[in-house]
Amino acid sequence: MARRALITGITGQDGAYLSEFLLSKGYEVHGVVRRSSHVGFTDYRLRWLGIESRVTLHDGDLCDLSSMIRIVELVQPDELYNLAAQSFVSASWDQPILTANVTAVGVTVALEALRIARPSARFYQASSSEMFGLAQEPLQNEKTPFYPRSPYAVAKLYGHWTTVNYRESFGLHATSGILFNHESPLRSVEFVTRKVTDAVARIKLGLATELKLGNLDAQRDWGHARDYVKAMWLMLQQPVPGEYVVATGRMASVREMCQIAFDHIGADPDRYVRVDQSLYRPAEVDALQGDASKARRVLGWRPETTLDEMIREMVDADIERHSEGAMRARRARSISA
Ligand code: NDP
Ligand code: GDR
Repeated sequence: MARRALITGITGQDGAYLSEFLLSKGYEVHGVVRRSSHVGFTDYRLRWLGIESRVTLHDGDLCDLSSMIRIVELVQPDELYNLAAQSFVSASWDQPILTANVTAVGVTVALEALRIARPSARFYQASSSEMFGLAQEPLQNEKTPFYPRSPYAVAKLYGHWTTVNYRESFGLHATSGILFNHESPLRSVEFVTRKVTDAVARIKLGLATELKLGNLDAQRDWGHARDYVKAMWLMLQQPVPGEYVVATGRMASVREMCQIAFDHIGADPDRYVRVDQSLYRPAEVDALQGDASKARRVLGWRPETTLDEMIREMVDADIERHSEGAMRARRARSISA
């Protein structure tokens, strides 16, 4: 019989790639979706990957324990991947309570649903390198002390320790993946890599003339989401649950990442990039660089995509999207003329 996976956050970037990966492994894939008035739009990433008809979606919300218990009871998953979150760091200063409810307490909701309705299932928590924040060591691994710098990071730390606590208190197979930034053509456009590749594509097509950014000196360890979802799955195949850092080990600044994107269209970023002080954060995370040697040693996991390859893939995907959009707009204008 096919193994069953339940994914919260299935409509997000990682949820879509993880679904695709688990389907390729023969899993029956189920996901939790929150109700929206935009019917038929929320699953656009699943449709982009062409897998929307191969997954089963259930209405529920990570803030609503009864819906989560009902879904876990119905699906009886072998593995539950808790990816749902308010995941945009900037927004967490504007909506700190919502962020705490979903990103922090939501983890307790998912774990409670599992403990009550399917305690034998394995649990994955989407922890984050943001928990290292004001990094206490130049290379961060599973033993590096945490120093969160945003309401989002504080909420993730709660989720991380709750996962450890449920493992120790109730013997659940609960694992936490401390993933560094990972991106893709399915990244929301508010995150800096996609904001850059989307603008670069529009500049190339003559649809934009500038790109406003915040702190160009911030440094991150960026990998590809398609590579990172494999690490999530590998973690749940281990007999013993634990914590794993997942990262490429290469750190680059926002400025360097921009350069890669502009180089791909043969343009000079200095002509287009403008620094907008209003995009700076109240407390910044200056530099993160991960040491994923445990994941390499225990899981046999390695990143397969370089930063340059990923940024070029994202620029190409955005050029294709905007070319289609521009064609549609031109067609609509010629029909109405
Ligand atoms: P996204 O923001 O793309 O996806 C978040 C998902 O959570 C969406 O499907 C969203 O639904 C869902 N969601 C939000 N609130 C609720 C709620 N109340 N109930 C149910 N579902 C909800 O994030 P990513 O895919 O990039 O990241 C996945 C997880 O990994 C997140 O927890 C994130 O914090 C964490 N993470 C991400 C990293 C990254 O670099 N991408 C790095 C480290 C950790 P909807 O589609 O309706 O908005
Ligand atoms: P991050 O990603 O906060 O690391 O969280 P984001 O891409 O938003 O920011 C990365 C860095 O770029 C700087 N920056 C800008 N960021 C945005 N969004 N927009 C800008 O215009 C801009 N200019 C400069 C930021 O200041 C920051 O230093 C992501 C999310 O996916 C989290 O959910 C996840 O936990 C972490 O990665 C690991």
